[in-house]
Amino acid sequence: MSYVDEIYDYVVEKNPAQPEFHQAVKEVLESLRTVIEKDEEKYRKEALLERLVTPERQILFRVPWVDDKGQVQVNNGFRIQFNSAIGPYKGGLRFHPSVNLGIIKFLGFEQIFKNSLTGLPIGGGKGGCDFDPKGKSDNEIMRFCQSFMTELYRHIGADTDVPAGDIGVGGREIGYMYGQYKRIRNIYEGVLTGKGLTYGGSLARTEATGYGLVYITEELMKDHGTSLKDKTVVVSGAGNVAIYAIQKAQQLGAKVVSCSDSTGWIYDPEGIDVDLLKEVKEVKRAILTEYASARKSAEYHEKKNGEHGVWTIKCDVALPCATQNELDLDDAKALVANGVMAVCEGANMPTTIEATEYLQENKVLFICGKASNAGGVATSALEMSQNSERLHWTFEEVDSKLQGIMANIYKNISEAAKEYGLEGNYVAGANIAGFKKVATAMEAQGIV
Ligand code: NDP
Ligand code: 2IT
Repeated sequence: MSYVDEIYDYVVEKNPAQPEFHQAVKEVLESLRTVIEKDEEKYRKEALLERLVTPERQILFRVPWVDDKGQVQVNNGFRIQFNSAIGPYKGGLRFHPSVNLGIIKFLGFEQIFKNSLTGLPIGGGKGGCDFDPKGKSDNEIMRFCQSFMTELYRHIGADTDVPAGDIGVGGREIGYMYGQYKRIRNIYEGVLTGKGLTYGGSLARTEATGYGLVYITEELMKDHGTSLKDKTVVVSGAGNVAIYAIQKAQQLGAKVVSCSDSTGWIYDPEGIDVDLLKEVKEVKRAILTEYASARKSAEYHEKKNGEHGVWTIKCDVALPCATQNELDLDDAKALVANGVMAVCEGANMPTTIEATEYLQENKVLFICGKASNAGGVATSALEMSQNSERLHWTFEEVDSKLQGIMANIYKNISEAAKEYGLEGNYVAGANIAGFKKVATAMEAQGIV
């Protein structure tokens, strides 16, 4: 059996009941097949792949907190320090009831290659909790964040591991966690990114993932002789990534006609009103029915099992920005039947493997999340740089660095695909380019 196939079986055996982690590993291993097979004996002898798929450290902890009624609640906290070959562990924290070890491991594994693609010195990590922020008061959120950090603080640090936001973790949660870290450690350091602008945050970090997604999509379009101007774009999600992807796509002249949340989706043929969307989701923390009731042109569709939501809308470009496996084979078929030209992932692993293959077979331009959503973590690394030099850069400075980073990622993944005879396969290009830097650093550092 080839080394790559052996390692996939090894991962399934060693990590039972973690389907998302298996899926993430499978996608990467398939892309690396040609690279590994060229030098199989060397890689096998140094057990490079076993080391790559095994986290350096896995931290699981109890998070007890008291709700507003005086009832004690207990949640499960996680931080996976996956790979520090090229820099301190870096990656977000997700607070969502679906969080479990397998989900955090898939996200941490993806983060290794994504962070490598940014060209910045950051290793891969991810964390989170099965806590549900929905319906909680501000005080409950604060007490929960303080309890979470009361355990996490001992494992992180500006040069060790630097968490940030992800689903369910935005500026409010980062603020509460930063306050608790500072109180316990008595150190004012850049231990978290996505901080508020008054206490060490970077301008443009809030916008960075969505903006970066659109910058790389525009690079892709330019490379194929067109642009986002006048294109119809379908976006899923209505959170941090989706909102700023919609905003930037509109600034580049596209018409974005949809968004979605965990309750349902919006079709707005006149184009999404971003200010209204921000008011509904960021300020009121309400559901999308409020968007529809405030806007005549918008239709709200409740989410129903087996229905395909935004992917049935005719579009030129689709940007999945909600969560993993939200775009399956039937969705891919609907997109292709409607003549979609490009799909670029804002979320982490939103497209199933079968759907990805179908899109690629049907000549749809497809960029995977570890390349196309890397603008968020890249700007987090820029926040770390600013914290280290105790200076702030202007919005324009950060935004122009972000544009440069996304253009560079596009160039690197295109070239890596070409080098291995896989021109136009940006999934393979991303995995190969991300892997090579990490593997070289791991080999140079010996058996650790
Ligand atoms: P947010 O919490 O801000 O928004 C998530 C959005 O997706 C919300 O609209 C939410 O609905 C919806 N959603 C989440 N889970 C589900 C689900 N299980 N079913 C249906 N809808 C769901 O998160 P982000 O925008 O930060 O993250 C979105 C994706 O982007 C995630 O995959 C994340 O890992 C990825 N990502 C985020 C980065 C960042 O910088 N924030 C960087 C790179 C990737 P509702 O409003 O109802 O909660
Ligand atoms: O998935 C991701 O890249 C993020 N949630 C952002 C991580 C970060 O450290 O900014």
